[in-house]
Amino acid sequence: MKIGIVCYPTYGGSGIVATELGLALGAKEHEIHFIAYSQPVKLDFYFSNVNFHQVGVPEYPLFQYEPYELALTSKIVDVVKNFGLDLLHVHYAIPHAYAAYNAKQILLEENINIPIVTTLHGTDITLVGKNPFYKPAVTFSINKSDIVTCVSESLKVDTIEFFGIKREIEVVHNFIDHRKYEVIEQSCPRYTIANETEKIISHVSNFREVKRIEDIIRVFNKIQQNIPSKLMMVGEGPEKAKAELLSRELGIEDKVIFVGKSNEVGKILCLSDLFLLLSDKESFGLSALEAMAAKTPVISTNAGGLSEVNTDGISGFTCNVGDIDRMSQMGEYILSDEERLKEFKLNAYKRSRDFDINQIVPQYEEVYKKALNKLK
Ligand code: GMT
Repeated sequence: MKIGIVCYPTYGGSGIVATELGLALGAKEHEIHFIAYSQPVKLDFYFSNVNFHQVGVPEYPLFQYEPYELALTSKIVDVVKNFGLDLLHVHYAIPHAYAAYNAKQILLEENINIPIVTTLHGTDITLVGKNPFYKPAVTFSINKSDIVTCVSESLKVDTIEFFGIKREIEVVHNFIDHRKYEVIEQSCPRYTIANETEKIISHVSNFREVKRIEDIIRVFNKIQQNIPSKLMMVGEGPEKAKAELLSRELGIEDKVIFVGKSNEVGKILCLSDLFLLLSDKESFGLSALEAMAAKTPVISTNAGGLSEVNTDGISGFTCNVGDIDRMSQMGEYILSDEERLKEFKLNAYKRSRDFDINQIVPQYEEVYKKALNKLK
């Protein structure tokens, strides 16, 4: 199949899922065409069957805002026509689903009918999408896509509720390529971060408000009072400065390491004994799944789809948003006994196997077949 994938090219979860999916499909002999405003971060090497088309937005002094959707629409039309694409898979409703719908209308004028699969990832629904500035366009794009998928049952419920959607929505969870973690595991030099008596706790995100970064610092602060440990904070974002300040105020700045953005998240996760994801909202929580694949138990909130990934009491614990006491108690419970820690690590890994790439990619292929059949 010749598939066009429209996505955000950045470190955000939707871009990572879209890129990993495209690469996996390319390896299965599909022809993949990524369309984005810059090269997706994970597309950092030559991969056969995989192409990238950059959307350029020319500047013009009259415009206060450059019309990115128009440029994207035109680029989609161009790629579909010139490469004979069979299907478009757009990740993130805003503005990708809307641009894809317009491209489809332009192509119909030339008797090309291309199916659109839209995957909703979370913030396009729970944060940005329901803003009245965008809501009518997002609702329209969801209704006009040939197939819509969501990354969790919870996001499906939110989408139906927020937008009053009546159409069918399929759930295809995020996934993980375990082979990559098996390779990384062989080279995890723990002593570079902590001494033998210290535990390593980690968090990975884009440090936005929704991630409740200060809760991470507060939970770590409580845990480290009883369990010698270090906290690895991976990522960059608007809340980072507050977190740095809070660690100084709590006098734990020498135990909290801000790593910055990393392309080697797996290496940090496989050194970790515990992962924290304490978000206010989280449609799935790809970073929690990445941690679990690296045999790291997770303390998460029970917000959104996190309970679909992290099984309470098995792969870690799920707690109410902001319940710092329970989060730290549960963290200490896992870390305070070596045998228990081993069991949680193994359980986290076993749970992550349910989301292995080989289970999930065929689900997307089925969705594609359905979308193509719909137009016959
Ligand atoms: O929250 C992020 O880190 C980025 C965000 C995005 O919009 O790319 O991630 C969303 O999509 C991921 C992939 O499907 C999900 O695993 C994340 O849970 C989701 N983030 C939120 O819902 C806040």
